[in-house]
Amino acid sequence: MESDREAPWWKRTTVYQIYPRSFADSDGDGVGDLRGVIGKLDYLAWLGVETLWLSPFWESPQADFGYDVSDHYAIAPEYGGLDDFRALVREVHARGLKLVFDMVLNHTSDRHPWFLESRASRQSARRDWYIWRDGRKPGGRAPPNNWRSMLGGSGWRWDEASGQWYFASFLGFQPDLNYRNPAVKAAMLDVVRFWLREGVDGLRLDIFNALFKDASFADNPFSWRPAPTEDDPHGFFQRHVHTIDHPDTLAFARELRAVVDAIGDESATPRFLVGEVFGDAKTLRRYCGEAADGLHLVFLFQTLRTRFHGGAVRALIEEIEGAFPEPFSPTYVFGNHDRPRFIHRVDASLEKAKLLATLQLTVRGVPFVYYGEEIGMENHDAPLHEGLDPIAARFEWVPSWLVPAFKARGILLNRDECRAPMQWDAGPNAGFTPPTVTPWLPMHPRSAALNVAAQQDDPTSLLRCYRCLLALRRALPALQSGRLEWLDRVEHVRLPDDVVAFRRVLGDEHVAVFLNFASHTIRIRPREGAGSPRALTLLSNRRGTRMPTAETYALGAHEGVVVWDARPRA
Ligand code: TEU
Repeated sequence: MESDREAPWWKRTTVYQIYPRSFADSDGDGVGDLRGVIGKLDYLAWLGVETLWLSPFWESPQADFGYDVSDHYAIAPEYGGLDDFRALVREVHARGLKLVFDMVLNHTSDRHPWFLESRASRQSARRDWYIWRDGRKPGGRAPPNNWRSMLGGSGWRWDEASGQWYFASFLGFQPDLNYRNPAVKAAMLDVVRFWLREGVDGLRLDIFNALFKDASFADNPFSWRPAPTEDDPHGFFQRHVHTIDHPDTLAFARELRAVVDAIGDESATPRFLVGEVFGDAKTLRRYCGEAADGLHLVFLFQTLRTRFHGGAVRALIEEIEGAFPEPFSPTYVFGNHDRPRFIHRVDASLEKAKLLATLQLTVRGVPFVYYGEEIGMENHDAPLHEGLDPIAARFEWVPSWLVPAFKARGILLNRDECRAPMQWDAGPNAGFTPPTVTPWLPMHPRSAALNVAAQQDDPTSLLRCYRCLLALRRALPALQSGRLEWLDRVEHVRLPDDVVAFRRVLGDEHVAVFLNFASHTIRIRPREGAGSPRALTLLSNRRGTRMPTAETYALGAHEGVVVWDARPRA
């Protein structure tokens, strides 16, 4: 099917993730806030990203830095108030940008008034808002069944006062809501409607795959898998068939879609949902609905682990293209607030990072850029016992020599490492917070070298490369919604495995992309990919823009080029 020029905005957009605590501190308390984000909107507009996703900033004890909500209608004071939020929406929209929220549907904080009431007694009117069960004999002191949390260990927590267990898919202070209770579903859909009506353009759905648990409470079956991965969430020696990817969760994706679409119709602004779900591409696609009537997008985390190798990258794109053909749209994610920063997968090489940025911003799908990726921000290594992240405390028993092995598998045991404050300039505290203030997490020691101010002035920087690519993508509809064709199939262009070569086609517009993953030069014939011998413009991640005159082009080590041809074909 021909991709259409009028594809909805959320399919054509580029997303930039902001971890509000770490982005910009406007009031000098060492913690980033909403006014801080507003102060950086001109930078984001300059960079050229189109949609901003903010991690949670609601009222919360901050035990998991906002992924433990205690009031869905109030903003945590350290981030600002409702007026600041409204100003943010206004200012984002005034710049033609969009705003996406994190929505934690699966659980609340254990200090949420709903849970406090639920926990108070077995007779509480809200008892059934969470998942409570009697334990097994003797004395009910053994958990009701073998269900594990996503982090290993039993997901059941014992409540001494009421003598029952409650279930928590993630950490113990994040009790799971009971979606089988219609009142819970209605209350959470009200939250969704409230914020969308406040002008939020989309929602990122936290651990959406865990929403419904099986009503039978049967044990999960045994498996030999020791640990989960992004593309296979089963592990800890069981298949989580009763706790994740439940058919009722898939049905709920469609129900939620209808709610969100209805709000879009009310205001004539379509909104979108992107789900945090885990599994192989085919499993994830099911969340989008067979008739594309489920979640608009899902994160594809396999991109987090793909090797820097032409063949591996091509295989990844082929898998994704196979699982997400039109009208579905894939996503390309290199990092987020839970994962090691992606620059380490390319040996901290800014040149290799430019090649991956070229891939991410030209391939078919919605790119998600995590704050700081555009300047090559690095992990800030820290021992587990220093972690503020609750995961760090949970894994404190892991010996330090084993930690790098987890990282190499894409697992951060101390997520503080990828949440260091944004590096704006070379000054003390890197412009994140005033020099005399102690930031909530220490600044990265390399902030004097790796920062926005320095890279804004340097036309060869990673930042300027992102900006150039984002501008090109905004200018060329084919890059936003064109179909993807492999050049060796359509033009019989023969290239070594090290070069990933495809083109994006929309109507008469052809945009060819050549990505050299090798560390040596490879000659290409760019015009073949473009479709016409005329009207070529070429953008290189290493050399900026130029018009090639020769028939062949020497594609340098780790160079990516984008070749544009808008002429009608003969
Ligand atoms: O994360 C869910 C999740 O399973 C992982 O990304 C997890 O953080 C990682 O495997 C641990 O190394 C989501 C949020 O993105 C995360 O920040 C929250 O802590 C979590 O849900 C609970 O809300």
